[in-house]
Amino acid sequence: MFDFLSKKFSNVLSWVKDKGRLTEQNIQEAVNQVKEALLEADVPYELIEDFLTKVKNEIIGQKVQTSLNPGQQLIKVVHDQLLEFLGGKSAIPLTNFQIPSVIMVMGLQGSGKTTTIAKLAKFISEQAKKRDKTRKILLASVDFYRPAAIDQLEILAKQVGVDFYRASSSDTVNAAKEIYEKFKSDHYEYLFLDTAGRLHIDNQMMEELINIDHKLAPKYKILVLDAMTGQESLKVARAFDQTVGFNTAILTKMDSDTRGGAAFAFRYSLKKPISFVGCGEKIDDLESFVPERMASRILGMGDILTLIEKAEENIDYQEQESISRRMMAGNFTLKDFADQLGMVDRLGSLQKIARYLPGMGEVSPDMMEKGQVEMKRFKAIISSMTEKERLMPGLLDASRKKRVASGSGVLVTDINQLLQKFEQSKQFVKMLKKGGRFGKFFK
Ligand SMILES: Nc1nc2c(ncn2[C@@H]2O[C@H](COP(=O)(O)OP(=O)(O)OP(=O)(O)O)[C@@H](O)[C@H]2O)c(=O)[nH]1
Ligand SMILES: [Mg+2]
Repeated sequence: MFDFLSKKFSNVLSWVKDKGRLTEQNIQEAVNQVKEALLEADVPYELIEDFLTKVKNEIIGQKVQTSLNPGQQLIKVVHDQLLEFLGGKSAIPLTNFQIPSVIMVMGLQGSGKTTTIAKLAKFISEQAKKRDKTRKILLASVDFYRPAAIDQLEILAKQVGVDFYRASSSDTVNAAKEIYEKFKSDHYEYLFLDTAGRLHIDNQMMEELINIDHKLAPKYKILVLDAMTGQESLKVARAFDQTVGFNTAILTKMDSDTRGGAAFAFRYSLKKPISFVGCGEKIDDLESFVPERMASRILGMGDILTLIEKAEENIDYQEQESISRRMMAGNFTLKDFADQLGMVDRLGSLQKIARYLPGMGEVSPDMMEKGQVEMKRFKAIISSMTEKERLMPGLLDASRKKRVASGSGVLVTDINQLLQKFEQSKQFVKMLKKGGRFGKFFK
């Protein structure tokens, strides 16, 4: 997400880090580079000018802070400004929908409405499950334009494990009313109403949505915007804002590395909240939108919080605890090491993880791939060892190494490399143990 923007910003910032003093000239140079990055990310020109004027005024007006070097100061100003426009520190993402509510989901064709509804239903169900609750959720669609649109929602509902209802009428407003009756009579807590999208904003589309809006008075109207469409998405958002209106936006396809400008442009000009971002095609690929994280991410500082959240969701807490207990007792074995590699697997590919880590932006995909291959090899080697060898790698003499090598189809040097990495990892973990929450993840 925001790969493109963040790469550009890291260039600017690493460049400015080297300079001893902020002068008018190097401020201007840095500002020009930020401008170029925003332009290439498809942020509308007038917004860029406005943003940069604010950044420049802020820098010039700032007192010299002795605690920061000039490069850091510039980073801080750009970061703070970015944060402000993304929603500020206080922006609370919409993660709690009131009960009961009708939630109407709107957007252009292919923006990701149907997929996002499934993601939201899953998100709400899981949030509830964490508190030992279940939510009664109904999904329904009034998209009669694309033949398979309603079937798609039905399939997704099944996948998520929530209810689906098909209206008998194929007139949009009548169908909406029928669906609403079902929602009421069966005492659902949430109704997600999928609507038809068009290739472009057109009056009929807006009329239809306005009609449904009047009849059902949905508590929430969510606009789904495709982040890949850059400047176009701002036009779409403005058009919806001026006609049907909406409460919040969800930006989809943030996993693509093309355009980072959409979120920025949307927040900057419409000042409405972005509640979630879609970051993949699967129904789990939904993240809360947190301005602070996003600003850091754009600046290439990584997003440790998001990574930790993912780790906490995907890794069995007890498994993690038991490894860390053994670590503490000095009993970290190769088996634990293999388990740890397994956890990394469950978190997603290394590439995906790297996006969240500071400074990793500059690691080439090539190196990442090598890392991935190495991880696989390590796992194969460890699985060819006996239980005893895994617990006491010291047992691995030349002949045992040979056996393991032929068992896992690698060379003896690969095994030595693994043992070396294992030792390093032990050291690394010792070091990180002191490092609070982030350290915990590596324990
Ligand atoms: N990579 C990626 N793909 C997504 C994301 N959200 C949706 N998609 C994909 O985008 C395509 C369109 O998604 P839909 O949910 O069908 O979009 P829609 O707005 O309902 O489309 P219409 O019903 O035709 O108007 C599908 O192939 C989805 O898998 C996302 O966050 N990331
Ligand atoms: Mg759809």
